[in-house]
Order: sequence, then C-alpha cells, then structure tokens
Amino acid sequence: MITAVVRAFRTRMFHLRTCAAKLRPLTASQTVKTFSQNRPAAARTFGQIRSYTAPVAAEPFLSGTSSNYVEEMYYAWLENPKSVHKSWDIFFRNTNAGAPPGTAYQSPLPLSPGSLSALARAQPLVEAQPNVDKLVEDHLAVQSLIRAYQIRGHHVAQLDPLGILDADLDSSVPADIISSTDKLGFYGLDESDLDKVFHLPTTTFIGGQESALPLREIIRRLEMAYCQHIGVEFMFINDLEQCQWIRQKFETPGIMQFTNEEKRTLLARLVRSTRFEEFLQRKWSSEKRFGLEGCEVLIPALKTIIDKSSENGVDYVIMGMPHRGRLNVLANVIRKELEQIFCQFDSKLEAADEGSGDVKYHLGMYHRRINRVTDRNITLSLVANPSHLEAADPVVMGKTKAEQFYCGDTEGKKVMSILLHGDAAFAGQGIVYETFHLSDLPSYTTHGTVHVVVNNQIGFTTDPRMARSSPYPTDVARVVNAPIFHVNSDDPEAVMYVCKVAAEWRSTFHKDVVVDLVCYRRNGHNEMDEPMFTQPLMYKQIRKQKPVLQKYAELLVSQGVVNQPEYEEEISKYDKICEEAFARSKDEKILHIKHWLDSPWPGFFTLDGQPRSMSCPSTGLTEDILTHIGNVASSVPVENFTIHGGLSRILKTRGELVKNRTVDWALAEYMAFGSLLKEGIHIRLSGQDVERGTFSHRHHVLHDQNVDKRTCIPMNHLWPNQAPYTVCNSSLSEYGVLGFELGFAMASPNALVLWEAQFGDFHNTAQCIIDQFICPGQAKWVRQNGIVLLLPHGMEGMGPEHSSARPERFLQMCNDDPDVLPNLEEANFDINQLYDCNWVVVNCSTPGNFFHVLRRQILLPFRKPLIIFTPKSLLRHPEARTSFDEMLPGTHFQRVIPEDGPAAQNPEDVKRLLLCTGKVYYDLTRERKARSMVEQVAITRIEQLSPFPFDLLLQEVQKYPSAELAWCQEEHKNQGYYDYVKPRLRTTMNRAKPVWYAGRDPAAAPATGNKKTHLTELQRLLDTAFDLDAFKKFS
Ligand SMILES: Cc1ncc(C[n+]2csc(CCOP(=O)(O)OP(=O)(O)O)c2C)c(N)n1
Ligand SMILES: [Mg+2]
Repeated sequence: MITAVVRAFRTRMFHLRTCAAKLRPLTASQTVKTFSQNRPAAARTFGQIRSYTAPVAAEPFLSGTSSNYVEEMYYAWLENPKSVHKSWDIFFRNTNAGAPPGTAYQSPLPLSPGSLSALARAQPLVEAQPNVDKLVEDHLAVQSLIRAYQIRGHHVAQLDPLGILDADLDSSVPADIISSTDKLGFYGLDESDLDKVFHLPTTTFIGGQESALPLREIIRRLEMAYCQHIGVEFMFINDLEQCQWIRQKFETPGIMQFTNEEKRTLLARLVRSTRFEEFLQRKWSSEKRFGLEGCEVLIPALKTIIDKSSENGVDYVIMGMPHRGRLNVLANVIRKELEQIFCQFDSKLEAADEGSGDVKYHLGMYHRRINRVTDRNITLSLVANPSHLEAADPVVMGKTKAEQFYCGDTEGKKVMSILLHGDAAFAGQGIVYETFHLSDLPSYTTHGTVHVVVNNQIGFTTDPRMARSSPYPTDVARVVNAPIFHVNSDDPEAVMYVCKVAAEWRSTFHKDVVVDLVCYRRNGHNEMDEPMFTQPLMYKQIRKQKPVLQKYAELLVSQGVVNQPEYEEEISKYDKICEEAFARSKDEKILHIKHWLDSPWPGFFTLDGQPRSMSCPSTGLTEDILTHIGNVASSVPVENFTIHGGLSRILKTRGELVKNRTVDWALAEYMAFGSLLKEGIHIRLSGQDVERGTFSHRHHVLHDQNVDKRTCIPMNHLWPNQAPYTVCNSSLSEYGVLGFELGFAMASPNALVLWEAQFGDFHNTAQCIIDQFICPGQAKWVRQNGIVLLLPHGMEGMGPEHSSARPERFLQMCNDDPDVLPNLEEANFDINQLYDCNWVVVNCSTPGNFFHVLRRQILLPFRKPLIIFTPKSLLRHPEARTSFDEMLPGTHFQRVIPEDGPAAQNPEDVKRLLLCTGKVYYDLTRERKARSMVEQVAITRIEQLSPFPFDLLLQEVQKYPSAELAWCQEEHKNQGYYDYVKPRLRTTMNRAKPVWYAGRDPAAAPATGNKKTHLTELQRLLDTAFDLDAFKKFS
C-alpha cells in the first residue's frame, strides 16, 4: 500500500517536473543561439578522476531514508496542498513559513470519527512566505539538470581519441548541459546558486552516501559520470529498474576502480594485441590482414567480457565478427595456435580438404580451454563468415540458440553470443535491424547478446557524415531498448569498465547491450590501402597519435604499477612466442581447413571426417507408425480443448484419409516429422505463419477457442520420450530468420531444421544467406549443413509476385557438370552424387515423395542443404495423394517417377516423351486424357532436379526409342528448369536427339498479372506439348 502511494507521488512529481521545465519562460540568455552553441573544445579537463571527495553539509531538514519520500510529498503539496494528508499540509505550511526545526511538526490526530474536524481546526504556526516558490523552482531545476545529464551527457563526452570528430556527428552542446555558468540561466539558476545545497532525487547515485550536495558539486559529479571518456545512452529504456541499475554503475562516486593486478593484466593484453599486429606487419608487410591498429583495445575488451561472463556462469561463447582484427581475435581471444595462423600466409601451402577454402580472415574456429581469470572451462567459437558485412549476425544467433536448446539452457545462463561490428556496417546494413528484432522473440531469443562496435569512424574511404543519417552508428540498437556504452578507446580502463558492465547487464537482465569502441584506423582500409587520398586531415592527426599501448604503459609506469623493465620484459616475452611459432609454422606444408571448423559434430563422422557409410536405408515406415501419427494428426490430444469448427472439419477429413490409408501434403509432412521425432531427431520449423501454414493446410498449433493463448501442439504428443518439436511463426524477415535457422542447423547434425518462405519468391530478400552460406558453405568452410528450405512455388494465376520461387537461380548454382556424364556404374551412384553436390534441389509431385525426401535428409550419413519447391494448389488437389503402400518399409524417395500408364506398356509406340517436374504434371495428364493420347505420349517426372538423375533418365530415354523428347514447364522459358535440364539431358543421351521445349515464352516478369492471359498461356503450352507436329518445323 505504502509503495503504491509513493509510486503515485513519484509519478506526479515527474509530471510536475516535466511541466515545470516546459512551462518556464526562456530567459534572455536562452536565445535560439544557446541551442546550437558550439562545443567548447577545451571547456573541460578530462583527466580521469575516479573518486569524489568533496564534503557536503547535509540539510538538517529531510535527511535519512525517508527524505525522498518527504521531498516528493512536498512537491506534490506545492502543486496542490489538498493532495497530501492534512497533517503534512500543516507541516509544510509551517516549514515554509520559517518555523524553526522541530516546531513545524504537529502529531497527526488519530483517524477516528471526528479526527477530520480536529485536523481542520489545527492551525499553521506561521503564515506562508513568498520565497517558497523560488525554493521549489530551484529544486525542480536541479532535478531537471540531473536528468538532462543522464539523457544528453553523452553528447558532450570526449569520445574521439583523435579529438577531431564528434562521435554523434554533432558539435553543438545541448542547451541544458552546463558547459559554462551562463547556461545555468536555462534552469532559472545563476552563479550564486552554485554553492547552495540541493537535495538529490532517488533517480541519481551521484551523492554516494550523501543525500544532498551543493549545485557546483552536483554538476561536477554529473560531468564525471556522463561527460568524460564514457558516454552512456540509456534513458530511452522504459524500465525503471534497468535505468537505476545503469545509473548506479556509472554515477556512484569512485565506482570505476581497478586493482594493480587488473591494470597489469590489461597492459599484458594490450601488449599481445599490439605486438601481434606488429609481428605480422614485420613478416608480411605486403599482405592484407585488416589489422586492428587504432583499436588494439578490442582484445582486452573482449577478454573482459568473456572473463566476466565466465565468472557469471557462462561456459560457451559464440562469436561473430567481420574482417577487422579477426586474426588478432583468433590468436589472442580464441587462442588459435599461432603457427596455424602464420602458416596461412604461406601461399605454397597445399589444401588437404575438399572444397575451395576461404581467405584467412574469414575462417571460423572452435576451441575449448581454461579461462585463466576464473579457472573455469570455456568454449569459444568464432563463426566463419563471408565478406558480406553483418551477414553472420543472425547465423551466430541461431547457433547460439541451438547450443542453448541442446544443453537445456533456457535462460542463456551458460551459452551466450558476442557480435562484433564495424561502424559503417552496423549503421548501414539492414540485417542488423532484422537481427535485433529476433532478440526478444520466445523461439529466437538468445537471452542477450553483447555487441561490440569497432567504431574507427570510417568505412573503407567513406566519412561517417556521408555514411549515416543517425547521430551514432549504434542507434539501431535503441529499437530493442539496449543500453549503449560509447567509450573512448584510448582510455583502456574506461573500456574495461564498460565491458564489465555490459557483461553484468547481460547476465542480470538477459538483454542485448552495445559497447561502442570509438577509435581510429591507423592504416588504410587494409595494409595496401592509402588513406591520405581521401582522409588527409584525419590521417595527419593519426600519424601524430601515440599508440594506446605506449600511452597506457607510461601511465602505469608513472603510477608505479609497473616499471619500465617489467613492461619491456612483457613485450619481449610475447615477441619470442611469436618468433617460435613462426619457426614452427614453416614446417606446415598442408593446410587442413577442417582445423578451422566452427562447429564440430562429434561422433557423426569417422575420425578422419568421412561419412560412416555411403548408403541410405529405406525411408519407409511401418503401417502402425503411419496410422498412429495419422490419428494424432487428426485429433486433439488434450482434454477440454475447443478448436474452431472449420478446423474440426479439416481434422475429420484427415482422419478419413488415414482410414483410407492415404496422405495429402499436410499429412505427409506430419508423417515425416512425427517419425523422426520418434527416432530422437529434434525438428524445428520456422518462418512466417508456419504454425498454421500460409495456405491453412498445416495446423500444427491448435488454439483453444475459449481460452486466450491456450494452444496445443499435437506433434509433441506422439510418443513417450520423443524428441521435441519446435514450430514457430517468425518475425517478418527472410534474411534474418533464414540466417538464424542456418545457424541453428550448424549446431547439430541430429536435427531437421526447416525454414519456410511465405511464398518462394520472398527468399530473394535472404539472397545473401543463400549465396554466401548455403550454396558454398561446405566448399568454403568444410562445415556441412542440412538446412531445408521450403519454397512455395507454382503458377496459379496469382500474378508475378507469388508465382516463382526462382528455381533457375538455385539450379544455376548447382556444382554438377552439365557436359560430363558421371560414371553410372559406380556403386551407390545416387548417394555418391548427393555427397559430391553442394545442395539438393527437388520439386516433388506427390505427398509421398515429399515425405521420403524429408526423411532421407536425416537418414543420409552426411548433411547437405535441401531446397524444396513446395506446391500451393497441390495441397488440396484430389489426385495429389499417396497411399500408405508407397510409404511402407522398403520404399524410398523417387528421384524420377517414370511413366507407368499405357504408354509404358508399349514404349516402342510412344511418339513423345514429355519430361517435367512439379505440378504441371497434373495439367499434362489431364490434357493427355482429354485428348486420348495416353498411348502416344509418355510423361515422366523429374523429382530430384539436382544432383541430376542421369542414371534414371538414361533408362527412360532408352525405353522410348522412337519418341521425341520434350521438356515441359509452366515457368517462362528463361526461368524454371529448362536451361539446367536441357544440357544434362543431352549429355545423358550423348546428344542423340534434340530436347524440345513446351512452355511459356521468355519474359521479364515471372508471371502475368492477368488471370485470363495466364489460362491462355497454359492452354498454349499444353497445345504444344500434345501437338505431335509442333517441332517438325524445327527439325
Ligand atoms: C555487404 C557489404 N558491402 C560492401 C562491402 C565492402 N566493404 C568491405 S569493408 C567495408 C567498409 C566497412 O566499414 P566498417 O563497417 O566501418 O568496418 P571497418 O573496415 O572500418 O573496420 C566495405 C564497404 C562488404 N564487405 N559487405
Ligand atoms: Mg569503420
């Protein structure tokens, strides 16, 4: 009750303060000019002062813990004397009227009948005086002033080590920050108020043990907290506890203290960071390495975050970072053997692994070691990344989520991620925003990421003033209320402090936090690059800039924390380590990319990294299993759960299908998932609206129609001890979510991770993940990945936007050779082909085949990405059904479904063999039947487009010796599969026949927006497909 009352008072006071600040008329000194005053460069002295010592006389009135409460009541009373209890009204009237201490108080009368009239009779001791207004206004002004520093102090913090640019790209000083005494006028105060003592509100910690301070001291302490080498941005956070936590961390006098031991560790880490780059520069002066010079403090910063997190229970840190300083992070944070890094500079090194590898500053790493500070085990993993800046962000998140999931870390207490960013990329790349939006979603949260920005105030050659419209490069983080700690990187202790706070924030609140290391780049973009072409002034200053190691060493020597010989000894010790490793690196003749794996899969491969077999068992299931899954899929497996009437009908239809021993698309998917769950395989299906399914066919999450948010996932009620099923509607992001799922799939081979696009064409906003990770991932980084992409595809007359999942793009990126016929006699040809390919591309025409290919994905002894073009109209097509018979033990995924009708009985008489894939099959068979051409035309479906089933197609082609061969597709000629299939078909039959085309003409758009045109085009392609003279004119 009391708390509620106090809260009400506080709210009221806040309102009062804001209004007071707004309503106060501007004084003469507050002309427009004051709002854009230039920041006085030398107005402040920024020597670090870490303790606050000024003695302050406390006011006799209002002291102790109750003072804030009383103060708030007082202000409320000033606003409206009736808003407080009568006894307080009398008290305040007496106090303000000048009653001496001790006499203002009159005991409140007991609250009994009659007490109100007694109160009313109580008289003030003296009448009110007019100076009350000034007193109150001044107190309010000081509170506003404190708040102004908390909100805007960072704008004047000295963050740029070069002293050239303002980190917020704005040189003006906010009008409410006291950069000179005349600015006190903004608050209605003047110089004479500086020595007056003001009571401090509960929302500040600058007082330490004191509850009141002279104004002069208040301003000094605020400057110390907010305007030195740390700029704290946090007042946009809508959570009082979190704000108080941050205020306490930065305002408490003397809080930023380091022991001599900590200072020495920091120096040693700076030595390693600096000397590592110098060593590389000495040995390979003309090699690109994207050195860290100008931000050497990054290494101790990361180590501090890791130390602190380890102390708080974290034992696995997953990191993602761009090029800058990556080798240094590998060497000095992850502790990759130095010789392994150095040998990468040897161009004569031969690759031992399959694949094309990647440059040294993109490779990943996984390492388990003891954290020396905490003496606890810690595993560090740096995720391999492409050049595409920030693309690895969601991947790191997904991998982190998976590692948390598999070790039961539901709150992110054991596994965490750290993401590093460049300033230009952090501000410019939209994926940063998309990734932030995953950070608090139940199925995607990793319970807080620590972001570290290497803010060297330049992006390649571009000045930040040309590269972003936001004040800071970090503003994107504000969308998730992440606190942002800007820090001048030439102050290593300030950097360590904010890193420590960032790690504590993450372990306290489990939310994202940003450390913005404002630094510089000593060299060009890379070591070969001339920065003076474009940044002459900046680089003149940089040439004069003393390296941070030297500065800090001098500071510690002057403080007597180390002496010069000790410092030099530390340097030569590390140089020796580098030299010895360099000598050893010369013995390395072979490069094993597998030593650079970011996610090992223990036990999945043989010790030398090979699959345990080269075969795939049957993907069929017993009748019992099929029936059981079917029954659960068509029921509500919990009591008293009311589902929607429409859904009841859907489930009833499902039940009938099961009784008839058949499956449609949704049931086929159920069977595949449900059976894998039984086998201990975790399944995760993620994407926009996947729970119900965009086309309302799936319904994996049932919603109780009577109880809000009560849901049931029947898939999780299938078997005792089954693996968990995760199905999650995602945020509306393809790039972020696909990257996330790819990362999730990296963590374990024993999971089926699927991402479904709402419509297949939307995958193009995730193109970077497809082009840079999924397609070439194994070739570049050796790591296999079994992610499945479900891409709804098909020409249904819905216009250009929802028709094509762009099969041509995926097929163009397949690594199989169109002109070379593989050795078809090879044992396990199909599996070997799968093993060699970069990804598998399928377009199933039956639910049964969809079921088999999903199961095969896990039953294969290796992992490859699987791209599935999934249907829309076939989800409900009465012919698109599969009998249980085709899903029983012994059955397999059919790469090709050959013609099995009358044409196949007399193949010699067949005039045309139509080859197709996907749903056009149903249009073709309907048309063939209508034209009574079932004996003249054979229709064979290619279900697995890539790797291309050369072996099975050879059999098909040979089976129909007199038949013309035509590829039929509903997609336009320059799209779809034609360009992929045609050369391969010709290779299959040694170019013995032409491969004709029946389909739409080339076009720029994937489909027409006009339904009638769509139907006309369809009819035209069917006419061509069944006109046996259609190609005569060409032959
Ligand atoms: C998506 C993307 N676009 C462009 C590039 C080319 N590029 C490489 S580094 C770089 C500048 C990056 O600046 P910043 O993020 O500030 O990092 P810094 O190099 O300064 O550490 C650019 C534009 C890229 N790698 N990725
Ligand atoms: Mg930069």
